[in-house]
Amino acid sequence: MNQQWWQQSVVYQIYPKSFNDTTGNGIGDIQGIIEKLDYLQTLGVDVIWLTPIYASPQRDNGYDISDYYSIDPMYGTMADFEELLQQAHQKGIKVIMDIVVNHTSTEHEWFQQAKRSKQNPYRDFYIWQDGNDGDVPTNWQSKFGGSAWQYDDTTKQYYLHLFDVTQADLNWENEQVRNEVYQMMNFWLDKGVDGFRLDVINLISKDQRFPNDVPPGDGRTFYTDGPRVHEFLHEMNQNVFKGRQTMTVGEMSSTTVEDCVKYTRPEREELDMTFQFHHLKVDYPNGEKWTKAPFDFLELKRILSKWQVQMHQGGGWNALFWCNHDQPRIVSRFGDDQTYHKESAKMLATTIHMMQGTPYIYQGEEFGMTNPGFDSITDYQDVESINMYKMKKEEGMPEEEILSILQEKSRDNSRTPVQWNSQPHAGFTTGTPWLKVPSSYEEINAQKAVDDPSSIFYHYQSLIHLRKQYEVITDGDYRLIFPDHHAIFAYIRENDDEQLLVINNFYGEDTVFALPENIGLVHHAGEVLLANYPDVSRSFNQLTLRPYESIVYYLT
Ligand code: TEU
Repeated sequence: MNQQWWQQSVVYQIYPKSFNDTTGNGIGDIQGIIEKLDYLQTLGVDVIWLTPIYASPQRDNGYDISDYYSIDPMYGTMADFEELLQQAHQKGIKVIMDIVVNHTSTEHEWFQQAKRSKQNPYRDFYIWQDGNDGDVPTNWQSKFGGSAWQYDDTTKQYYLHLFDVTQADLNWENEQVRNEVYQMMNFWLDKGVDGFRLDVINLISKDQRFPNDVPPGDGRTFYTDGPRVHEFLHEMNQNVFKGRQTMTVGEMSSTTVEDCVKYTRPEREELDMTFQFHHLKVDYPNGEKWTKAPFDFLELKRILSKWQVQMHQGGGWNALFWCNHDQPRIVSRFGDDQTYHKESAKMLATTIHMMQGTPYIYQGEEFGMTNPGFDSITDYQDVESINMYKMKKEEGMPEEEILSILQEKSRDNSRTPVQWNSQPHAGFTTGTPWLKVPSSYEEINAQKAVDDPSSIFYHYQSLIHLRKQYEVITDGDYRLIFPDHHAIFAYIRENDDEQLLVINNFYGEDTVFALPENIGLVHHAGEVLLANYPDVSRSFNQLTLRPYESIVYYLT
């Protein structure tokens, strides 16, 4: 199979603010990333993705950009960034940046101009509407709570913000906006950057009728995978990516598999791969995030399998992930971060990494970082968590209940500083960390993991190696077996030459794996490529799987 470089790559996501601080100001920085490149090379990742490091008022940790062409001084200088690029490349690691072009900060010069008057040349860079009989233009809701429209007193109109009130949506109908965006992206590629992660990129095209959502909803149907989104992305492709060896991954909010096939089919020349989030909503009963609920395991298997099969059939490409800076830690969420910390973290990693797509590892995931369990609202910094806290308080929810939901669902769960070692502040900083370091750091840290050959870290390292060794992982078909089994997530990967069987027990009890006759496996014994317990049987006809046991067989 003729593969693109990014199809056999594994990407490591860095949230710079929490990665490694070299100045002692409690905030991670670019030099801190450079310092850890050897560590990343040992892990074996091919690409690092940096969440936004551009100039920003940091209302949403950099997803509110005020200048696309400069580095926020809090992280260092352009020279630091160039040094990072050069050193990463020297070690064979590519670097992709996060591009946030659905919106800018309201402190961006364009918005500052736009709000001055209706005649300002930048007015049409954003989305302005008159009020509706003294009320907001539509009932659309911000993803961070409240109306998506904000009234501006100077010009007596409302502007659209699908996220925070300081994140104003750009008007992609305006060709000038699109050209500014393409020019800026070319600037970074010319500097040597290897590609982009494109923030909420499927929200850029809004239904120009701006209708009310009836029956009342949040309005997402009018801008999710919107009317001109594929046209815009194709245009971006032609103006920015064409003829370059880049990789691009689009972050897709509430998307469909049909649209993601379109975004990523190479012939359509849009993007290379997409993040979708449906499998991370299996613990949102009735779509409601701010609740506590066990995850629906059968639904998890169904969704992941659907995306495996349909993206493959459609010629698209998946980004594979459990964790990012918006999601709680996976070992605390679908695993067991106490009794079976190591076993369940490894099992979860295997489940995702043996699928088809490009896997992403979020900083700290590679040694099993857990949710911090913050017990006071003052521990939180995230704008979404703080808004939610206020809203639930107003609705009369008891403090204790709100805090216990935040302990499971807050985005700050994944944003705590990387636990490097057992020194004060986990070796992240010599100063005061911007977000509290969880007490778990003495037990769970990178140094301990690197020193222990049986650690989660080396399991991830093996998964990365396997991807390079066995083409079937990248190009094989995917077949779920036992879709209705209450505890086992097992699947087969196969191409013309090779067959893999991946078996995972998702729970903390023993469970029996008995292979039915008609499953279509050519052999009933295999080489064990990877497991999370020692002494694994070569025969998989009948197995008693131990808690969170995970085995990858290569059928010979
Ligand atoms: O997130 C997009 C997004 O919709 C979610 O992941 C969001 O954080 C979640 O639905 C809230 O419950 C991206 C970035 O990853 C996120 O950090 C930014 O805050 C957001 O876009 C706005 O730029």
